[in-house]
Amino acid sequence: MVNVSLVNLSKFADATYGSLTAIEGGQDIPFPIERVYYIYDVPNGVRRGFHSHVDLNQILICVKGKVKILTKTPTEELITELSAPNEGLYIGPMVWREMYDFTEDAVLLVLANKHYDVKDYIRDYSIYEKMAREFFENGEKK
Ligand code: T46
Repeated sequence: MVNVSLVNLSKFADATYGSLTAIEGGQDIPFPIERVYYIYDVPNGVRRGFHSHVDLNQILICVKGKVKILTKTPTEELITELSAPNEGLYIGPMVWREMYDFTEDAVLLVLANKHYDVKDYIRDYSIYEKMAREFFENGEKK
């Protein structure tokens, strides 16, 4: 769907020593990394997110456990299950997201291209829908 895509990351697997994934901003992912955060210890049944960003690029990686990500625009909807530490979900501007079905051990790592900015969040779905229609009708993409 628009402004959402899967990103395959490297995996250096060694039968004796285990595995390693490396992520270089601007190389393995399509933007420089300004911020890293991670979500964990999410109680059973909790759903997070319920917002869009106006102008933010992020890659979500479930480095441990599993989580489902709902991404949505006024015209498209996609559910992605993240369960591998070498698989990322790119989410660009003006995409509504919800994260749910976290397994008890889940750790969701997020790489972002900008510092935290509370003004970049749209948390009201009806406001989001209106803004997103204008955004995508103007042909704006990532
Ligand atoms: C997103 C999804 C995938 C900060 O102080 N700095 C930060 O960089 C972030 C991301 C959050 N916070 C504070 C703000 C809140 O007091 O952490 C608290 C929880 O944040 P929030 O309720 O926004 O968390 P989620 O899980 O709903 O959303 C987060 C990101 O905020 C969001 O950008 O795309 O994960």
